[in-house]
Amino acid sequence: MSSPAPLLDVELVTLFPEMFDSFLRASLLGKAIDGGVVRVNRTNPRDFAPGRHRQVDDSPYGGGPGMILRPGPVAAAIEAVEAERGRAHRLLLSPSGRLFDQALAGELAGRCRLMFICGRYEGLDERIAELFADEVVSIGDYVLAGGEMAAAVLIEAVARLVPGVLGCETSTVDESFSAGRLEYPQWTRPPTFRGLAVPEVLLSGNHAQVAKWRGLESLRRTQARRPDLIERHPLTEHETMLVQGGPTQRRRRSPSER
Ligand code: 6GU
Repeated sequence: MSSPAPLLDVELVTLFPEMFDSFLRASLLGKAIDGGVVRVNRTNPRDFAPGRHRQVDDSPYGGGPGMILRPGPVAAAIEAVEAERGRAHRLLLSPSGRLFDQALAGELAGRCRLMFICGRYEGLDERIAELFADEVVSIGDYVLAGGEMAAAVLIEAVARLVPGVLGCETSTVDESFSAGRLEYPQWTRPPTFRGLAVPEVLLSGNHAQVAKWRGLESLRRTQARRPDLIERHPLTEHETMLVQGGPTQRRRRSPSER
């Protein structure tokens, strides 16, 4: 009997497949791979480079520093992968791509085959983007030495949205960015740690009060740390009410305001 198809099928095209070793083994993603819910294949363009030296890079036309990945070995790797296992949605990782966010994670989680094409050195010959990329994605405004860590970020963000990857199905519903707000802070035992007490309301057992308090903390934290999110997602009627009906007693400053 053959095992059922994985819910998420990932293809990595990378010159450094070993960079993913521990990442793919650890934690819930490792379990999902062991359980066949997620499958990850790695393909090295170097295995498709010609010559005894299997050279994958060359200097840029027009001059300039660094080396550029040649298109041939990357194209051959992509084509070999798809000839064997079928077409995938192809993402090229590059700092000049569209910014990755939770909405894109959700979109990608709905696809069954994803390919991550990782650049290295000073860049990748532009014809790979032109010929193969369905989208070009960046994880933030800083420069990494290659796309591998960015691909790992995308895989983790997408895989945890796939049913059966996360332990508890409800934990992705109520989290940061689901409504343009940062997550409220959380505590567990002990009730006091190094002089810091857990906010009283959370010990009260009053679920309505807890929900109200969390909504307010979430909003305050977003206002303090990410005013850009407030601009993009203005206060809801409910939030306006929360703010106006604010606490009667003086609040201890929340961790985000310290
Ligand atoms: Cl996707 N690649 C590289 N090399 N640097 C980045 C990036 C990607 N996203 C942010 N910085």
